[in-house]
Amino acid sequence: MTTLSPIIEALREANAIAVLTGAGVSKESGIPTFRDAMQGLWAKYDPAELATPEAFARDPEKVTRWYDERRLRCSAARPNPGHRALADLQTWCEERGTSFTLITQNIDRFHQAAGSRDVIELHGTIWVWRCTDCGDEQEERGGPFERYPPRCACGGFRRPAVVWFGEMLPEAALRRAFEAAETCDLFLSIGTSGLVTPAADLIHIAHQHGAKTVEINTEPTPATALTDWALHAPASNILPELVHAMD
Ligand code: BV8
Ligand code: ZN
Repeated sequence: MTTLSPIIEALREANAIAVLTGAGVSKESGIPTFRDAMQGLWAKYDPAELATPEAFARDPEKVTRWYDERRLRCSAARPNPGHRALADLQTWCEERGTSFTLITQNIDRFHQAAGSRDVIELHGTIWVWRCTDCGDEQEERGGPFERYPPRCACGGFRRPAVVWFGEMLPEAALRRAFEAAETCDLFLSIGTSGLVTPAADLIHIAHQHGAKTVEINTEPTPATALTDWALHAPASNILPELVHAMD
């Protein structure tokens, strides 16, 4: 009986599975987690200091340079086996008629690049930049911008289309995420410290609605105590093992 057997059993028996991912699932793609000090120049900044509308208003050049460094790092990186295993799990669920919802806090779109469909992005994406004057949005997959902050054709400053601290989450995404947490019978929380709300509320909502809960994270989190199973190991090891056992 491996530690995975009861979870494999729960996956097989579930009618509706909801998954929440955080920065930990992109770690093995070489993307620092939100709480890792950013390497080099940014090590001295606390991300929560830069990921705010106030920081952008105060110093749009510094904030957009920090985000663009993250966007370029994502451009040079690729999804890892953990992302691909979640895309395979979605296919496995669709073939069995099990409802599957993937909710992510990540802004790198590696889930979609790995084949996941209909991903709920709670905190937006670093690949789209929005004009703070006219609202025009452009997908940016190229190299560095010519200047920081990048300018819109209308002259306005452009910012990454991510949700900053103190900003509301996209209403439709949040509603779909709460609905999935309320109606699932199995909730997996993967690679997230569970510190940022309202994303961190989802596992509690699932638990309160009677779902079984699983945490896959390299360290315990505030949610560990309420989970039915907590696997403290890298997601890119555990997820392929879990999903391939489903075959
Ligand atoms: C909101 C996008 C309504 C940008 C992000 C006081 C005043 C004002 C607000 C608040 C307040 N107190 C609380 C709040 C609410 C606030 C909040 O939660 N603050 C925190 C700091 C306490 N939330 C908000 O402001 C949200 N909006 O509530 O609106 C409102 C409005 C006004 C006033 C009040 C309420 C908006 C939150 C969204 C912020 N944007 N990201 C960007 O990316 O730059 S948040 C960012 O951090 C991430 O997106 C993610 O969501 C979050 C947490 O990061 P994680 O993904 O969990 O990553 P982390 O590094 O923390 O952890 C990684 C984990 O992985 C670790 O546990 C590690 O052990 C593990 N790991 C590492 N390697 C692996 C692994 N696990 C598995 N395998 C591995 N290989
Ligand atoms: Zn504009």
